[in-house]
Amino acid sequence: MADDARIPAPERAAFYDRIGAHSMAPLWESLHVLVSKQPVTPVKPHLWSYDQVRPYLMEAGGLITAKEAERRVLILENPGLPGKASVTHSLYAGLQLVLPGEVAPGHRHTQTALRFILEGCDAFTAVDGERTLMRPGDLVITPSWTWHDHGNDSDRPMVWLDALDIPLVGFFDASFAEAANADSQEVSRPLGDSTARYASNLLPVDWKPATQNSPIFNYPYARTREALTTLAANGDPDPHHGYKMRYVNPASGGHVTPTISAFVQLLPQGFASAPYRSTDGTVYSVVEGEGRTVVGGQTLSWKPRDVFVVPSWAEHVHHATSEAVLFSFSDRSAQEKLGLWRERRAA
Ligand code: GTQ
Repeated sequence: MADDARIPAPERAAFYDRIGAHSMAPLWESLHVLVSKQPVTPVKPHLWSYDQVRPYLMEAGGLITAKEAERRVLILENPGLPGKASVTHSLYAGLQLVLPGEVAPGHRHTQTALRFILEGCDAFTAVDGERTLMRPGDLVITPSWTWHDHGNDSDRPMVWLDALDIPLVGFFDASFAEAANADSQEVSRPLGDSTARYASNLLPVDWKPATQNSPIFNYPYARTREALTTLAANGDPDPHHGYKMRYVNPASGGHVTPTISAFVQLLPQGFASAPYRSTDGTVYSVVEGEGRTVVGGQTLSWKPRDVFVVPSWAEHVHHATSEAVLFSFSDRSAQEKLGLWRERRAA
């Protein structure tokens, strides 16, 4: 019986106390909690309204510089995981602010990061000697152990959603980090170099990938949107996803990083998705449009730049009031490698 509240008989309780003193415990008291019939998660559905969050982020901008903070970020912490700096059990999310003229100094770590740009234009992220300018809706990746720094040479604040596998790396006790010698790394390749090399449906003839990360480090929204627009004009939406695409590593056909996957979907105006669930707890960032997502008995109403979470195995439906574009990320990439990922589509 998986009954947490069951009080063991006195002779059993005494036995548990005696073995407890030797760092042992009876499996039969917790077997069905440890090995549940289906996913059980403390992660809660939750939405952060950008209108509510933005003033706090700007207030943080007056309290500490990006340089002093190293990364000036407000962590989006799942209310079901207080104190854990986690948006889902495996992933971390935060909103990062870089003000005009500021730098977020160079460092590297074994954690993988994705950035999804919410506000501002043309601040840069540099990865291993190359800069990319960031615009709203762009997806920028900074793979594990790559040197990266950010800087804002524009005249407007730049805000993006950070997604990192901090909890996952912590689970494996595999965190390493180093600070760079200089705030901003030396640029060794011009803007657009990696786009030409890796993001033009071509790859350098003798190039062999050294990692499981995509060699593309900026997936610009202009091209993403063009693809979605064309797809929506050319066929019917998937009943569960609308027009949903996966960001791809062109070297392998796999996900953009070994641990974090990224997706983008267009929902036509008035579209209501059929109920869907999957084992990858997912974080959404609204790019365009308005609507609501009903998950676990809660209704999350969203509009552009809002961020919301759908927990693992929580059945959910999306309703788009106007044509909408949702970006999302999850640990599906890691789960697929481990043979764990599952989905269920209801009619
Ligand atoms: O930009 O490198 O939100 O190292 C958390 C940790 C961002 C970053 C975060 C990080 C970064």
